[in-house]
Amino acid sequence: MLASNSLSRRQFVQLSTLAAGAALLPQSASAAAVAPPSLPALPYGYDALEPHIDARTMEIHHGKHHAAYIAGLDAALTKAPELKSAAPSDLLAKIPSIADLSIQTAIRNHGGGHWNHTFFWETLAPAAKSGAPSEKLNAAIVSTFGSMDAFKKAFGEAAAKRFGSGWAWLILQNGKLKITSTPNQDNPLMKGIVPDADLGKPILGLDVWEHAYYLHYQNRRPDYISAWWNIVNWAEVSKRFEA
Ligand code: MN3
Repeated sequence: MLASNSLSRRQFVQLSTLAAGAALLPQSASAAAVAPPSLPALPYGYDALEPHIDARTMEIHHGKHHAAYIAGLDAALTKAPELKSAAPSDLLAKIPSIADLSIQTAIRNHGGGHWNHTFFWETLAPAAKSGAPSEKLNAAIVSTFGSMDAFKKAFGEAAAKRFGSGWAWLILQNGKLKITSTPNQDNPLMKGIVPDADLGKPILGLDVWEHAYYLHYQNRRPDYISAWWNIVNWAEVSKRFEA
């Protein structure tokens, strides 16, 4: 008891010293640094995606899970300050060149988690604002997959078949639409990590980690996938396709 008390007291003193040191940094030093990764505000309320994704799931997913990826990424970047100035997608492309394997893994998992979730929130919208794919995107989907229903079926299968935790993606690869899936927090921007056949520019992604749906859907991942189509932000997906 005594030992643990004195340990926390020592930690407290260390933390206080760090805080005091940080406060003493000259303004110019902090202005020159790139802002650390931070939790993006959602463009809708936690309850706005009900009943397809429940408010409690959104609150924990955004406020706890996404926040934890950011904390993990921030900790990894502290050990690799030369990567701090990289734009988020450039950072993902640099992962294989990170020599220290523990930092490489941390940036792959937490940097991937941060990028994927930021992307995911942006491609969701309340059902009333979900909209429809633009004419160009719709034409590309029909020409690639045969019909919108066939596309949704194939995408849903990729999401349902992802074993364990991961993501299903619609990507643009050499100008063509393609459905892929990645494990964990990997994504199609991770050259040298993800197989070349699955690399491309993500325009739509679905989180199929259990934390994304388990409170409401439990083991019924296919039900979560079907419900999710009601809250896809098609305006944003179309914008990415046409960019
Ligand atoms: Mn998630």
